[in-house]
Amino acid sequence: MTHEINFDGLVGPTHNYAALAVGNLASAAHGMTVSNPKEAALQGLAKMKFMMDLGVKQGVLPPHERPFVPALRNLGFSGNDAEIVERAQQDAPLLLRACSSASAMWAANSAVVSPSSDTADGKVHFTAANMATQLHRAIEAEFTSRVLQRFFADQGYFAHHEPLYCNMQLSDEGAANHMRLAASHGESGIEIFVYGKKALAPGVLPAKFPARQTFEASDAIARLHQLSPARTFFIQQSPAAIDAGAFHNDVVAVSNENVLLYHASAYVQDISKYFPGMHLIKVSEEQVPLADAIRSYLFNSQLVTLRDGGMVLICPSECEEIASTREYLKTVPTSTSPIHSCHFIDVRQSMKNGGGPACLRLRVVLNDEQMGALHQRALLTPPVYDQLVRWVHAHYRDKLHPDELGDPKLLEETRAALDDLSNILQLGSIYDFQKR
Ligand code: SUG
Repeated sequence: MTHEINFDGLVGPTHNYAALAVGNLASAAHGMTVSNPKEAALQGLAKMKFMMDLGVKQGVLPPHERPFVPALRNLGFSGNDAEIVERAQQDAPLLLRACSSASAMWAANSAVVSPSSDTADGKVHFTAANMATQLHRAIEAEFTSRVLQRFFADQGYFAHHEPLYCNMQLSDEGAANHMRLAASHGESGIEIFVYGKKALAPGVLPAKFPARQTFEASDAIARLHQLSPARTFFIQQSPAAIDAGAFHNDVVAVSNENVLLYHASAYVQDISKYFPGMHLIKVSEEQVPLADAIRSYLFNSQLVTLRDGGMVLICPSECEEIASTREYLKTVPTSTSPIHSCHFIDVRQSMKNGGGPACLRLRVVLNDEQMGALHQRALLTPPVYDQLVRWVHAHYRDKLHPDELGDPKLLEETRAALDDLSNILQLGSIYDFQKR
């Protein structure tokens, strides 16, 4: 038996709105407003519980240590840790913000994962994303690798690759730009890499915002993961869609097993004939204007298969509030559609930073044996869920402004929280601050 597990990034205690993300309209719109880290973490957990209650396997990825003092030391700050955050707040608040983001919550960006049925050596392959385009995300790669290697430790089943060199020409944003089509999760599939530009060759480019995923990065990952070239596709995001705010592919497309739901403006190529035998659902500009798709994050819904084989679409609540997406979604579950129902979920704290339901999760397909080799505490169960909710209530603030990131008390609070979490998830001393 094969399972798809959705590993969600647990929202960290420094969740804040610092307008750090290029090409991400929601992040720019909410920059320097007050966030609610407690609510954000509880919304994320409620989504995980909703999935678990649907019978979908659910995993948890721990937040990263933020503010990340080792990065501030690397950037020239010295003294004890409290002095460092205070000085950074005073002298370089923009750097402190970049070193304090809870952005690892968007686990879709953390890695590309290829199931063993697609790889030549029959192992599950992982490449943690370098996220070279932006400092606040590039500092995630090392800890992401550490966690993935801890969770998927058995080298008999799992192969881990170093993040690609952290260079703009190899910029990689993980599974947000990677899709898979297969008759079912367990069968050999087609892996689709979606890139924004070729960095080493001429081509069409967005004019306003950066293309965050390069072809060169996608191509390298396909090689590292030992994918069959005949079953690997590279398609280009439309530069106009990137300029309109579709900074990742998963803002304009979502796939699950044999279904691909995508916006007509998503790609440079017309992909409608690329995948014979697969169920492609193209949403036209008339049905849902691209601007509404980006505002609502319709395509950042999670599309998952339930035990009865039917698929459900888990949409952000914003889709109910925008007329075109609300009307479109009424037409989705028809008698002939593979999608049997749509549910709405409130992840507004994350949405205000441009992260919808699908951004918050990394999909990993495992068979029973591989499941047995997984770090078992990485899986959400009702008791672990209850413990995590209590943990959030005990440690998280309900208000945070980016100007408060230099507060040494916040550093203490986040470390106390992560210490407790390491016990709940049985991680050992995984954080840098626990080793010093
Ligand atoms: O990289 N936002 C993230 C959102 C990532 C969404 N992920 C997917 N589409 N898979 C980003 O743009 C905002 C941080 C801030 O502005 O404080 C941010 O990093």
